[in-house]
Amino acid sequence: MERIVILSGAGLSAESGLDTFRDAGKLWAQYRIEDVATPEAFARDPALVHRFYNMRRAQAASARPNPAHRALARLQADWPGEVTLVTQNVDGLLEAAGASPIHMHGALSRAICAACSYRWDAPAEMSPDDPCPACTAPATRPDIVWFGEMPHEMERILSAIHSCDLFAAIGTSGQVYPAAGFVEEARRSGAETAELNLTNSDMSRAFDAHITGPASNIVPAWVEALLQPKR
Ligand code: BV8
Repeated sequence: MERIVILSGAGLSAESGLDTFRDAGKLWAQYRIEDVATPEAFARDPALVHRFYNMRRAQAASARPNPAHRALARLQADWPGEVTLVTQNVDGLLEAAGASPIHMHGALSRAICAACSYRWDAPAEMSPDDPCPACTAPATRPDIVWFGEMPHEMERILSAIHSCDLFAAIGTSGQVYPAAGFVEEARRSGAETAELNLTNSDMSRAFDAHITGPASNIVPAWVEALLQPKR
């Protein structure tokens, strides 16, 4: 088994204290997607959207990687083949653990200019009046992929999925596309598939194997088993 692709979601960072989206009482119970996570929301009320991401950026800045993040960094470092870590998460906890993920939905740590597409490291607090460091237009926004926008690095992600031997999804509800469709792409390409989650998800029936429990327990054990020399 040479090439592994791992898709992670908010459940990977839940035990680091960052809210998931769809668990009871979490983010989408407190905010409407239409108010804070679409281009139309940003056009309508950029200050509200910046406040939402300023709050999430502050929470992410005070969070620490948990054993699941560290286990994925270990797998990426010690696995003899290729490990592609695709995350839907916008926190920097995988990097903080020493991993190199693909942030398909963007990153709280980055900002982009809606006028000239210049990208830079986001300040702790952003506001609609911030001038772009490159073109000075007051058109700065979080470098986040909102609903209706194309996720980042899709070609690179699909190419890795189409050639992988093992596809695993960790801590994601399988409700957001195109990420939720990746497991079918992996199955069609002949990969083994495994889901690691606290509970079942909307895509559970598509997986060959299921490992249930909190990520900080099941991910280190799963990585340990993968790294065991085959007898
Ligand atoms: C697009 C922003 C088109 C950043 C996010 C079919 C095909 C294509 C698109 C669509 C389609 N149908 C509908 C669409 C549109 C839409 C979509 O999917 N809507 C859904 C709601 C139906 N998709 C899009 O708009 C995407 N763009 O399609 O563009 C296009 C084409 C051409 C040209 C231009 C455009 C863009 C989607 C990205 C949106 N941005 N985030 C932010 O604010 O964070 S999505 C958001 O949901 C987050 O990124 C999040 O990561 C993601 C997925 O959620 P999860 O990570 O799974 O989190 P959730 O809370 O749902 O679940 C948590 C899980 O963890 C649970 O399973 C739980 O059991 C588990 N868990 C909890 N605790 C633990 C745990 N597991 C283990 N241990 C624990 N301790």
